[in-house]
Amino acid sequence: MSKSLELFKKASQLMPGGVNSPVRAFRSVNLDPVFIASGKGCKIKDVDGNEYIDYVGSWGPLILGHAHPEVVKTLQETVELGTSFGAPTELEVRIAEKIIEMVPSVEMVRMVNSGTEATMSAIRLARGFTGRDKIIKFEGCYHGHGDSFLIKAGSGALTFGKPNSPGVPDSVAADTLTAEFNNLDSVEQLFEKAPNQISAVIVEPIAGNMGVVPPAKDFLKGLRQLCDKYGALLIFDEVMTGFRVHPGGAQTLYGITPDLTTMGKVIGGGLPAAAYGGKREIMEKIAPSGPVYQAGTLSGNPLAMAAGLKTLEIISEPGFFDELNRKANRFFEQLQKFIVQSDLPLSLNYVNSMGCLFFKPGGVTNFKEAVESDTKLFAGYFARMLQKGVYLAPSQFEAMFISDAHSESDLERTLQTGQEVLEELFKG
Ligand code: KE4
Repeated sequence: MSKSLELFKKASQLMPGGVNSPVRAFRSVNLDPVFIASGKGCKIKDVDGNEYIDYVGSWGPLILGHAHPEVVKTLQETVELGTSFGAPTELEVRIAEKIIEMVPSVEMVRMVNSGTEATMSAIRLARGFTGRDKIIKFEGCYHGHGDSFLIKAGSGALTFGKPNSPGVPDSVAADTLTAEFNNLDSVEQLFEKAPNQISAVIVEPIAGNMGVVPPAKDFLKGLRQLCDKYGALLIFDEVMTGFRVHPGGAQTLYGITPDLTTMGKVIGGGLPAAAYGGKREIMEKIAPSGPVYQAGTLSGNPLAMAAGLKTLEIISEPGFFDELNRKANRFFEQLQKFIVQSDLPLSLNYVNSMGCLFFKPGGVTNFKEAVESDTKLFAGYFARMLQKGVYLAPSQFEAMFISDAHSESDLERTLQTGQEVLEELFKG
C-alpha cells in the first residue's frame, strides 16, 4: 500500500473526508488523494516520492512557485522575532501601503485570514453602509463558505435564494438573490423586483470557480452602471484574480472601478492572509472607526504579512507580469491550436495565467454551459495526467494556474503530455 493511501485511511478516521477542505479529497475525480511532502518551484513531491508539475499552486497563492528563496528567507528572519502579538506592527502598515499602491480603487484596507472572512465582512459592510439587507450573487461564482453565499438559484422569477447546504437558514437564503453570470438582464430584473432592498452585487470579475469564465464584453461595465442606477455597491471578489491576472487585479485589466474589493491567495504568498478594501468613506464604517463590527485574532499577523509583502514586492518588479503572461498565453494558445487541429470536443477559457479546459464543445460563457461538461471524461483526463506527473485541480470546475516558476520546458512537457492523454482519451 502506498504511503499516501495509508495516510488517507488514517486521515479519514480523524478528519471529515480525511481533509481540511473538501476539494482536496479528489472525490469528483473518483480517486484517493496523494499526500504532498514538499514543493520547490513549480514541482511538488508526494509522500511516496512521486514528482509532479503543479498547476494548483495551493489554489492560486503560489504565483512565485513553492518555497521561493526570498519568501523563505523573509519568513525565517520574521519568525525569529516572534510569530504574533495581537498588536499593531509595522509590517501591517507596509503591506497596506503596497496593496493601496497596487489597486487604485482601494483607499483603505483591512487584513483578515481567509477569503471567506474577506467576503463575509465585505457584504456586512455593504449592508451596514446602505442599510439594505439583500445581495445579488451569480450562479457558479464562489465567495467562500459564508452562509449568505451557500445559496443556489431559487426557482421563480425572483430567484429567491435556497440554501445549498444544510445549516444555512432559509431566512438567510432569502436575502441572497442569484443572477446569471454574463447576463445583465438577469441582474436588472432582480433590482426591479427588490427596489431599494439590494445592498450590493458581488461578483468574481473573472469567474474562477465554475472553471474559468471571462466576463463578456461590457458585462462588468453594465454591473457598474446598474449598481449606480439602483444605489447598490459593486463588490469585486478578487480573491483569485487579484494580483494574478494583473498587478492591479481584474479591475485594472478591464478598467472597471468597484466600490469594494476582496483579496486573498497571492496576497499571503502561501500563508493565511486575505483582505477587503475600497473607498475610504465606506471602509471607515468598519470598527473601531465605525459601527460595522469585524475582528480577528491573527489578522495581520507578522508571518503572513512578511510572506505576502515579499510576494507583492516581487510581482511588482518591472517585467514580472510581462514574462508570466507571455509564457502563459503562449501555453494556452498552443493548447487551443491543438484542440482545433484535432477537432476535439473541448472548450478552453483562460485569462493570462489562469485557465480551464472544459470537457464540452462549443464554448463556456456561464454556469449552465459549464455544467454541461463531461465530468467523467475529465476524471479520466485528470487520472492520466496525474500518472504522467502533471498535477491539475481535481475538479472540472476549478482553474489551473501557471506560476513564474514554470519554465518553458515544464510547459512544453505539459503540452506534450496533454496531447498524448487527449489522443488516448478521444482517439482510443
Ligand atoms: P478561502 O476562504 O478558501 O480562503 O477563500 C474563499 C474564496 C473566495 N472567493 C473566491 C473567488 C475564491 O476562489 C475562494 C476560494 N477558492 C477555492 C478554490 N476555488 C479554495 C480552495 C478550497 O476551497 O479548498
